Amino acid sequence: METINEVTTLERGEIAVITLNSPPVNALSAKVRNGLAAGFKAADEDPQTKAIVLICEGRTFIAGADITEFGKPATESASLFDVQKAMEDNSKPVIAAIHGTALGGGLEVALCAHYRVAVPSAKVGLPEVNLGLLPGAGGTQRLPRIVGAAKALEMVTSGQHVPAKAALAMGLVDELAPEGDLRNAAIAFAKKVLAEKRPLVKIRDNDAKMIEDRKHPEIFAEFRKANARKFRGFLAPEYNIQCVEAAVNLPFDEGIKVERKLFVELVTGTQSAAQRYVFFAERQVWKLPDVPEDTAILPVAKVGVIGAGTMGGGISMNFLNAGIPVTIVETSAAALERGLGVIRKNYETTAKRGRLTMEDVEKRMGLLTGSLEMTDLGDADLIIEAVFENMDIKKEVFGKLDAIAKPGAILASNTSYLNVDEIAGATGRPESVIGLHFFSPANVMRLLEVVRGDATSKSVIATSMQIAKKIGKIAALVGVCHGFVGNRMLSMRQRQAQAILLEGAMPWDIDRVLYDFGFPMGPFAMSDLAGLDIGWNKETSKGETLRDQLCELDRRGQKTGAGFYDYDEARNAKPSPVTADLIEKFRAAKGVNVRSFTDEEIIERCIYPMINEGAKILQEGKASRASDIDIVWINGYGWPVYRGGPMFYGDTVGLKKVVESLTRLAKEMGDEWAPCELLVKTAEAGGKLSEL
Ligand code: 3H9
Repeated sequence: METINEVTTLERGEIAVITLNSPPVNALSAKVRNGLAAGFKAADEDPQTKAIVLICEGRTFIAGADITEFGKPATESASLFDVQKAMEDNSKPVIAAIHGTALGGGLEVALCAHYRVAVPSAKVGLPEVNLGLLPGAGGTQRLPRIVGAAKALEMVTSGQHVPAKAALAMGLVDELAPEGDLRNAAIAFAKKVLAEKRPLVKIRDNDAKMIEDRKHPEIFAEFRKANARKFRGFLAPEYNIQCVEAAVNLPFDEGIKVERKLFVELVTGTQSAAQRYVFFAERQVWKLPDVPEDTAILPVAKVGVIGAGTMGGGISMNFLNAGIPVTIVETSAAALERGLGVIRKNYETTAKRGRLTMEDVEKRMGLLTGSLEMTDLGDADLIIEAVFENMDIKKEVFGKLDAIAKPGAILASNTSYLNVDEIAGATGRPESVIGLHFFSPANVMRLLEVVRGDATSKSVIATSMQIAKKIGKIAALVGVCHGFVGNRMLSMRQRQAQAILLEGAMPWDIDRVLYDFGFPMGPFAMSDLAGLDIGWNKETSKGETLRDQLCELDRRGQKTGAGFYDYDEARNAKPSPVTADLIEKFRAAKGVNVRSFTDEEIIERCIYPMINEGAKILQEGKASRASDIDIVWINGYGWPVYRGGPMFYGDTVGLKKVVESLTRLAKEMGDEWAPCELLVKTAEAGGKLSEL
């Protein structure tokens, strides 16, 4: 065994084996590229070598370019193209032996081998799009040459990981190797290539599929149209499409030039910077600064849920999906029956769409027990309360739970605003109490805010994070404050949206601007969807707010066919003259000097106060890091991932600008809108929120 460099070895022989070992994922860092380029050159020049196998140590084949290198100055090292050339132009057959994942640059390297073998558990894909990128090392030109344009479009714009068996069927992999015996199988395959005198296949030279695809130029327009909603706002999917179009219509080398140009544009742009930041943020969020990794994890084999309403039902489904039995408790038989019925119906709908079998439905329902007695939760390891959002009711529930739950059970509240410490105070075991704030619909939304109280034990925190992972959520650990991270920041946006409405913008103007910013919908469309009458009371309504006035006219949102907007049968929204008239009268009654707003002003007013609130949250230590806040907003509130979250966005705008704007706002609307100390200091120091 010969050491090529610190991450690469070469075993010479008739079948030379180049082994890469660069934990954690063999990403194509400078040293990996240097090692590979030198390894392939050495094997090429070795007269005894007849074929070359590339294999990786550790959990995976090459998982892509080293994302941490993007945005940093180039080094003197071998480029990825040097590595690929050393493989593709090698005078000996090169076989890539794939286990784990061959992703992005990793697959692009493998596609420069003349053949590929993979174990059945391996997966291959070009997930660059999820980092706001496109495969920049020939992937967009080589992939379509194997799988055709239609399949390539799907793969590069979704970033899907294709299992080895499917990859074999598509021609991306030439042979499957027995699990656990990849090295021997790859060597045997290399010998077969030699014995059968198989050619050195260069994918770049195979234009057959491209010539065929040229006959169907319409597939590109059709693909764009079919995916317009999904791709809205993102640059990378469109750039990926353009590259596949180039693969079909241009010679390989010309296509590569298009790919390079578009790759450089993306990799130096804001969207990819945001999406790369989010990639790391999603991994950081699990790392808890003051909860050591070896903290004892409590067993969670049985879950209790109190409340079979929309929230309780959705929460239960998460655990049932993960194979964990749930007992759900309600106060009346009718409510319980309704709740259980909704869960069953949800599963059956999923089954009808082909995403579950009826057997799966029954298996999940078989894990669910309904009960009218809280005492049935005595053996649950985790109990989640999802009752009405009212402190007195929550305290009563927790007082009862204290008497019923077994020692060490985790007692969680799904409160979205209330003080978890006060709730914990209703028990004699505040160390076992935590907030688990699910987002609606709880079986769908990825976010979970894990709210630690003053007394919550580290074991309870660590277990909650782990269970979140188990049920497929992304969890952010936050501290107790009104509305925690997400709703606390949301209220800033809502208040400003209301204020701007009063000052002169119409709901549809504000909604349009926030929709174009990348949110799934604006605040007024959202209110209409949720129902304007949440918390409104017909008897006590005095028409003091616009909401009161709308509700009094029975404009209570989508469900009544009218709210801020008018809705047609298909629930399409139209600006409403009735609402416009109400607003104008409302402004007149308040004596407001109406003015117009630019789109930029609307963004400043709605978004900058959120950035400020996020900075306050950090200042108060209610979140561990800015990127956790961004995770909350991306996964719980539809913040567009290509803008990286509110904190990252603040950096993109420039913190000085944010501070100036908030200072002006504070002069108009009062000190509570003034930039907080942390924001001002960070701006003055030329720092970045996203690095805090
Ligand atoms: C690309 O290839 C561009 C090309 O077209 C060429 C252009 C010229 N770089 O996810 P995990 C770290 S773009 C640097 O927890 P898993 C990760 O941060 C790239 N670091 O493990 C984590 O660090 P830590 C295209 C990376 O087993 C650790 O590795 N490729 C990279 O759950 C473990 O990661 C991709 O987009 C990287 N490329 O999942 C694939 N990848 O322990 C990105 C990971 O300090 N990677 N790290 O937190 C993945 O999807 C998953 O990591 C993978 C393993 C499925 C491989």
